[in-house]
Amino acid sequence: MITLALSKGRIFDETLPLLKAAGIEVLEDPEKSRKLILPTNQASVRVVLVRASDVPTYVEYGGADLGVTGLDTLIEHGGQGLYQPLDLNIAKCRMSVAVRADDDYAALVRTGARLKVATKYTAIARDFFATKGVHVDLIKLYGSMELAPLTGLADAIVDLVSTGNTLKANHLVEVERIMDISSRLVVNQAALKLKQAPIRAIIDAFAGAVKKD
Ligand code: PRT
Ligand code: MG
Repeated sequence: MITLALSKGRIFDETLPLLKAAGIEVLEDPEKSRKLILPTNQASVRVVLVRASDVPTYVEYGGADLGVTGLDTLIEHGGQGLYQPLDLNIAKCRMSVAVRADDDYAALVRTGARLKVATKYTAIARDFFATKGVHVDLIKLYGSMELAPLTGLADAIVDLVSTGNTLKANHLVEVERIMDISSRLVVNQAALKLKQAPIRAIIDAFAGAVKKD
């Protein structure tokens, strides 16, 4: 049995065409079914639905043989025990710093005072500001980062931006782009050895179906 970990939503949706290229069709719609294990047209392949941030953990410990995860989530996890053969070029966005539209970010940084930064992505934020030489107090949040600068909880946020509409709707502006983000295929290293042929077949089919920019 080959088990693939996916999260519902954009990652599931954007992985479907890649699965199709590998001859795999998921037999149930995760938005309609309450099942967490979905069968496919191949008796030896199944999909498990996990929280996006849990995909690397499932694959690391062998709860799944493969998974699809955002680079953001992969960096925060650390990537230990994971073989990362492919950039799938899906679920694209960027990791950015944003502040209130009426705040002067450059001036805030220039004062040298510690910057209060709210984020779900503490590893990425810590590394980015350390490289810049800016001292920060990181405030870990699990959702709605946009609210932090509006309520005085933080001076800035580090969050994912796609269209920019969420920032705009909350009177925030993007002031730095930290990195481009896309989703990656991750594979359990032991599974790759034990189930080499079927896993290689999936990796190769995905590689052939990845859309270039
Ligand atoms: O929702 P949950 O807490 O379970 O997990 P999750 O938010 O990590 O999952 P999901 O499915 O929302 O995101 C999975 C992956 O999709 C992320 O890890 C990213 O790699 C990728 N991705 C691509 C995005 C976006 N685009 C995106 N726009 N993830 C989140 N967003 C959010 C962003 O955080 C912000 O709140 O969308 C909002 C901004 O969107 P715009 O279009 O208004 O700029
Ligand atoms: Mg989300």
